Amino acid sequence: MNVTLLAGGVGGARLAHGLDLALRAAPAETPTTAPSAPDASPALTVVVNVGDDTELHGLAISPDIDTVVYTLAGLNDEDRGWGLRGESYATLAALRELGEDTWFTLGDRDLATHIVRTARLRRGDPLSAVTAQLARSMGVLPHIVPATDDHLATLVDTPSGRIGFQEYFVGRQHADAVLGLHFEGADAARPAPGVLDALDADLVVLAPSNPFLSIEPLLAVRGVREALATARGRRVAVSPIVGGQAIKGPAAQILETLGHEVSALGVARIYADLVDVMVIDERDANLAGPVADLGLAVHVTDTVMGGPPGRERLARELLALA
Ligand code: GDP
Ligand code: FO1
Ligand code: CA
Repeated sequence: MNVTLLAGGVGGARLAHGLDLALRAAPAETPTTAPSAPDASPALTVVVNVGDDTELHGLAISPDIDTVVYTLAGLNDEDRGWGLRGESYATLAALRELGEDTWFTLGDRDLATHIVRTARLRRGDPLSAVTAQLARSMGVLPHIVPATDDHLATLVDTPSGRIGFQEYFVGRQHADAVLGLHFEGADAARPAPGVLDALDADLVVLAPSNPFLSIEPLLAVRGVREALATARGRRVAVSPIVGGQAIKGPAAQILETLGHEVSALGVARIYADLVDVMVIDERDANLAGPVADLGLAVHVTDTVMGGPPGRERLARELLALA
């Protein structure tokens, strides 16, 4: 079975990890005694948001791609959700002494990723090729594909004006009310190689990622929303809102300021034309009826993933929906 996950950072990475574990444990559709070849085409493709991408100290940073790759490689800092576990910060301290503004915390080993990415982009490789190489170097087997190789930057409209995504999220700790979002470059951005093919999977999952900051910019790439709307496979979305709250980050506040109900039902309304099944948390079981009234199948379960066992369990339930 081919599975594609549309993902942002933390919520996307956790479910990507679960799907990778579940597909690796039970990859075969037909009984076979031969183990699948190590270079067999991976069953999982993760299409990742690039709207968060930025440039700092002359380096190309792709936070959501790195969160997904580091998590699948088992290297992610699970407490923070981003960056590498057990990092050191000698380079950042040196940059500060040299007068650089170091508001964005870049670890020493993480910087190696950004240096390699920047060098390869500068010699002309597209982000998708660079990402595939980096993922392979870290032992990650699923295909990790940026939504686009072209420029796409999420800009946030706040009461004090339009600001860049990382200035909103990290610089100002996502404290500003989000009045609107603008995906700079989206109209011209083409899907990266492999993105539209990936939407032709048996199962397409919208991760429990931030609908506005992670999924919308991905759908804004030319042709992606249309391809998802007409995809042949089973399309399933997992709500990032549990019990009326986000598990992490500003999803709840943004739903509210943009005029949506702050609940799994509010999320289901956003995705109603794009998916067949909505997965909501058991704490929100009372919303199953209203979600079904949108014309969606509903699957109620524990959607809070935590560590690898919880991730794999949720992933197995999703595979069973295909
Ligand atoms: P970011 O790019 O790092 O902000 O990460 P995403 O956009 O991929 O995911 C952020 C969203 O994931 C938040 O709205 C969280 O509520 C949601 N989230 C994180 N972990 C879980 C989980 O275990 N279960 C569910 N249902 N949602 C989660
Ligand atoms: N998020 C923070 O809140 N503070 C940081 O200093 C920070 C540094 C950072 C470095 C590399 C990287 O790949 C991600 C990093 N993030 C940081 C997370 C990142 O800004 C994400 O875009 C947000 O978490 C939203 O997805
Ligand atoms: Ca993100």
